[in-house]
Amino acid sequence: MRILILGGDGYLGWPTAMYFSQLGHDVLVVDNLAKRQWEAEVDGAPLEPVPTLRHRVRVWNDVTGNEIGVAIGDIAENPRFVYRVFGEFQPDATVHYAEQPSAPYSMAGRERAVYTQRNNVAGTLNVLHAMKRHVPESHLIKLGTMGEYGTPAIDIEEGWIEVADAGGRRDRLPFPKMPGSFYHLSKVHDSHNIHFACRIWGLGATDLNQGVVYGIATDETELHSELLTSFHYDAVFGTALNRFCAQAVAGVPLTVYGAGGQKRGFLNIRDTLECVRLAAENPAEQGEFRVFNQFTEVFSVLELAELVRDAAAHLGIEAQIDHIDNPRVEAEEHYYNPKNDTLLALGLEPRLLSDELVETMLRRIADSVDRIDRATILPQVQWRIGSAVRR
Ligand code: NAD
Ligand code: USQ
Repeated sequence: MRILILGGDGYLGWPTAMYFSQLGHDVLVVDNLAKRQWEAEVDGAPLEPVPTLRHRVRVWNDVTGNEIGVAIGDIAENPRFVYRVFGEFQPDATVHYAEQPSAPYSMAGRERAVYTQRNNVAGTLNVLHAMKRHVPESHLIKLGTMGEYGTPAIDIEEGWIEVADAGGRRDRLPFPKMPGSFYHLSKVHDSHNIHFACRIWGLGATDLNQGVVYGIATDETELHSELLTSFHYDAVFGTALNRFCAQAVAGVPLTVYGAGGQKRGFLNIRDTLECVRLAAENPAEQGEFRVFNQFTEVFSVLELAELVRDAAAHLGIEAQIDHIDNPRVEAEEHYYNPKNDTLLALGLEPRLLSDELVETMLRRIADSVDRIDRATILPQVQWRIGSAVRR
């Protein structure tokens, strides 16, 4: 297949590009390198320095003899670029990761909220229009997020729900959304726009409502020291488990926000690649808008911190857990039962967050312990009125 990876310089996009290339597909990566600018803005460098995208592609092509292509451009602000990429490359499948992915970044004031929604929503609209013009029969695989649903006190279905009115009439409708940040909201807006394009133009799309990803390596990043992906542990771009592992190694108390009863779906970065492959190999029909919930296990934040603490003890590290004031507005104790049947039915074999994995991550992070900048660990962005802090 010809696979277009939008956001191919990112934490997930780069490993995905190598993975599809290794499988023998023809891969083109697109990125505007904006993440590197955001990192500089919030002073949140990845744990290990990440070579430029073009450099990593050169190393990959040299090491494997494969041929990943690169196009640098902004999919939100430069529609001509987007049309050109789709027109020239003619993808069979487009994996769309190219969005501002951080909830705290999107909550750090008006400018960043507007930027996040404009970047994410306009980028996706441009992609939909370019698909309509050039490759209406190709498949869009869009990264959404489990946080679109929030934490309702009912089971979370995969994008759709059967409802009945008081008179007994029934319909299958989009599952209600109650997201917790302007970032998560941007994904809801995307989902509506993609669904609309499928209904009106007959495009085929899969919205992968992904949980929180953890992990530092994939089979392909391990092939060469310069093929690494960007691993964040800072309070803006680092996600929960990745942060807890770095905190344990750095000897900083683990930052559980509030009571820690917040439950989320989690998955290994290697399973992200498997899920995207399964979606690509089993495409949506024309006119179909599918939603898959993409996670493998559910943990509360406190359970995660305890797992990291226990794994660290095996390495002789005594990690402390701190319950710090929650900078977010979110339920800290709640019902949570999301479904994830579709990817399992397609053949996903989940990697579980065993002690072994946490220990592998901890060992790997320990190799770079001197690089951990403790000043970036505590959250600075507050969700509540009157306390927004910008760095
Ligand atoms: P990332 O920031 O590392 O990668 C996103 C990439 O997209 C960056 O390289 C950035 O430069 C690029 N990009 C952003 N806007 C662009 C634009 N307008 N034009 C071209 N390129 C642009 O983020 P990530 O963690 O790899 O996440 C990838 C996607 O997966 C995002 O859409 C995110 O919302 C989603 N997601 C991530 C997670 C997670 O835990 N990491 C979980 C669920 C969903
Ligand atoms: N949390 C802590 N301590 C920390 C960091 C986070 O307790 O140090 C808590 C948060 O309050 C939240 C949970 O852990 O309850 C998850 O937070 P997170 O920062 O790991 O994840 P989130 O902000 O939801 O965003 C991340 C990615 C985003 C993706 C999302 C998937 O950055 O791109 O969409 O995970 S999901 O959460 O399923 O919506």
